Amino acid sequence: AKSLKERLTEIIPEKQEEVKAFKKDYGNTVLGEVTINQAYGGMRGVKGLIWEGSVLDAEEGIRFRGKTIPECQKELPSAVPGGEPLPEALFWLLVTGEVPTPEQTKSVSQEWAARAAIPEFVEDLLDRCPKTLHPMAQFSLAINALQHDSHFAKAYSNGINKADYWGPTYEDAMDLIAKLPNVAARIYRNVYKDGKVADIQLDKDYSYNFSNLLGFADNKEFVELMRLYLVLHSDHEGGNASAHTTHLIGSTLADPYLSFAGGLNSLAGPLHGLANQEVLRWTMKMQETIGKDASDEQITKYLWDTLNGGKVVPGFGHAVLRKTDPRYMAQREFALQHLPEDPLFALVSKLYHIIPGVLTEHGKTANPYPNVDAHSGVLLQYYGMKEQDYYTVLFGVSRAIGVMSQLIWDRSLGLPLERPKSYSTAHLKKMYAKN
Ligand code: NMX
Ligand code: MLT
Repeated sequence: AKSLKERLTEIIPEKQEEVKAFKKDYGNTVLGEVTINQAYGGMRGVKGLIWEGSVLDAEEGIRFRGKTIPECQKELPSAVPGGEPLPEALFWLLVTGEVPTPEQTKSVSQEWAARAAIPEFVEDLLDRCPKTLHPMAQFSLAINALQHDSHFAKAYSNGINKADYWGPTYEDAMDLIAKLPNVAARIYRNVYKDGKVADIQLDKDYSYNFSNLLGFADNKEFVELMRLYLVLHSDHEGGNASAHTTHLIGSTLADPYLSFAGGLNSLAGPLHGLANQEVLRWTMKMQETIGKDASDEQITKYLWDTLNGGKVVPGFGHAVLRKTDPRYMAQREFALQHLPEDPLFALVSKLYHIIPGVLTEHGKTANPYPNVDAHSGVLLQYYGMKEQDYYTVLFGVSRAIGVMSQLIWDRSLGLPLERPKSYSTAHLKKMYAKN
């Protein structure tokens, strides 16, 4: 059977031809217009990026290479019969557009395990971080440091031909993803536990190893949750802040490590990935303030206090989605199956029924429904991972799978430096204002 790299070597020239022909026929077709409101409004709805792995529909949610989440759960190989899909399989799908066989999936598991070790100086760097340094800052720091061994950076300084860029990008992408469990678990063990990190087991899958390094692999359900979690958070088309940042930095031909470190810094913002920590914080604070058995009316009042205080309700709303996020639903299904009686899950379900009504009445939010971050914390809490400041690190490990897939294609397709046009208000007024 062919390895992922061998298969890619076959696919890339075909895809290059496809894109060339498509551009020849449709290159001057107009994709959309941009209004002044959109320029001031975070470019919402502006169509200006190419992203091969996934496309997000406002109503339906994400599709990975055309497949919905339930389809991925059905079609991608799993570790447990009928269980959650393996992130290794999703990576293969995102990179090639093809569902891998169990054998191909296993080959990725083995490669990632074999590439997992991190240099001693990166371990030292993490060990010397104060426990008070936010886990996301530590994560980004370590990824920048791993740049030391970048194949792409080395090849570039040795004068690589641009036609060959994808090869060392692929090697860096594989190394980077492979090393994340050692980086992320070290942060967790240092900040919250005894600082000891288990060894990678070469015959085990990525999620088992990551769970084991964190100290949670004894619980088979937690390992299954990790497989689902790493699949769900991987990719959300190209315009989300972490994906877009990684892509933008990559377009300068900074190597995959430097590019992904930037993506992590985007993910660490409370309007993006940090929302999963904020959801837990907000929910706990609410319980402290109005009690664990608060009535719907008390919860509604607490929500209005949040909104009137000029704060967002974390875990709700979305820049593109206009319905409940299917990633939320997949996590809800997991909870219904594994922790139906959990009191925190009951509260999350209750909030799911109250918050959209309040946000609608408030009248600002374009989408009052929950996003992926509204549900991840309750699952982690249930299995004993209580430290919410760590949650965005898990999101980051997963996001690498999506953004590294695309970076391989960015370099395969020879996408250029990204550089859109900007204007000042004064200039725009001169261009358009009526006298
Ligand atoms: N709570 C309160 N107000 C909100 C919320 C919310 N959950 N969502 C949007 N709004 C407000 C928003 O702040 C804006 O107010 P203003 O006009 O005063 O600036 C107004 O509603 C219109 O915003 P939208 O067009 O609905 O949302 P936008 O596309 O600008 O932003 C989010 C999308 C996701 C940033 C926004 O919904 C939000 O802040 N949600 C809470 C944070 C969150 O859950 N983020 C995680 C997103 C998923 N992820 O992992 O990245
Ligand atoms: C994501 O997964 O990146 C978030 O849902 C944010 C987004 O898509 O804009």
